[in-house]
Amino acid sequence: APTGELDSFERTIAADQRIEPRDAMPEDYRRTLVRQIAQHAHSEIIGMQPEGAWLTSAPSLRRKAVLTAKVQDEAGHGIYLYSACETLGVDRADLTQMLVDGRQKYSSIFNYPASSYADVGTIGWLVDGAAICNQVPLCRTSYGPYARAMIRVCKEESFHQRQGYELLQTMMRGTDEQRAMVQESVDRWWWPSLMMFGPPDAESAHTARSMAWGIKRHTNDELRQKFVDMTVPQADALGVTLPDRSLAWDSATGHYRFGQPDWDELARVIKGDGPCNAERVARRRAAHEDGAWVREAAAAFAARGGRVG
Ligand code: FAQ
Repeated sequence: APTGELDSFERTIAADQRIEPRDAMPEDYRRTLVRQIAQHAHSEIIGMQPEGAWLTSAPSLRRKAVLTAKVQDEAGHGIYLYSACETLGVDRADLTQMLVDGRQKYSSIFNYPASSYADVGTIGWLVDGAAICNQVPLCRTSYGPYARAMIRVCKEESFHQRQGYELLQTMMRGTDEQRAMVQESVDRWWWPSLMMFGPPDAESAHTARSMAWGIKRHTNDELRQKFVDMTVPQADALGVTLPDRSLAWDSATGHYRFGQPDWDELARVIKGDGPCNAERVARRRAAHEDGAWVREAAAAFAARGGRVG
């Protein structure tokens, strides 16, 4: 874009106003947004798999209805986000191709198995809880279409978090066996949930640039701290123990102190070497290929002006 137009970009960012699709923007700003929004969209779509696996064995009609609604919401979030991304001049079909070819990432968290029914509750409580901490500030991100998508997504994520917490509360009021299932599940999901916020600030490649552009509003470590502060009292109320012996209230800072996740594990999972990476991508690829006839039929229908026969 001509220099004058980029001055207007800098002014908009400095005034903390939104950049819209037709505005001039630096190529790196556009590329950073495509990377983050596409990764976010892919996470929603891949994120349907761990809980989706429990739909057919939910223990009651009510639990099944709640879980179905949640998993459908995730598909909707993926669609809002792909649409936001398309306003930056990319095509959803290409993004999906990059996902199934392993050329674009999705959140590390969805590469862990949902191996017990308690995981449905724990994912809602911890994974959606972490997602909310990360996404509420993104409602004020500098790119208009992404910010607007986040407002709606966050409302739905609050329901997701509550349904997970309520499921765990119910199990905690149940038998010793159910309580043990909840504790075992929380033990497995706690550290991966902390990893969702990304590497520590000192090792985060993109944070400084993305903060300067108003894409990110807080650093990875700030949001991780916020999540811990929010979650520890919830764990106490639930009656579960978080698997971190160094967790302690620090009255001097007004925050909880906590231990460091295994950052080598995060690096391995991001590189493709987590417990379920291959399975998740294979499943997504198969669903995409199985859906080819629907896309072809829709394109043929559109090509004849939407007329049947
Ligand atoms: N997993 O320099 P940074 C959900 C990558 S919630 C995988 O710190 P950045 C809801 C990063 O991309 C989950 N990769 O990067 C739900 C970069 O790689 P690149 C989705 C990660 O972007 C709940 C490199 O490491 N939410 O789906 C991860 O400034 C339940 C360096 O990292 C979002 O995507 C990770 N955990 O900060 C659905 C939120 N962390 O691209 C279903 C939006 C880092 O250079 C069920 N995204 N990487 O090759 C963000 O806020 C940011 O992108 C961060 C990373 C904070 C994730």
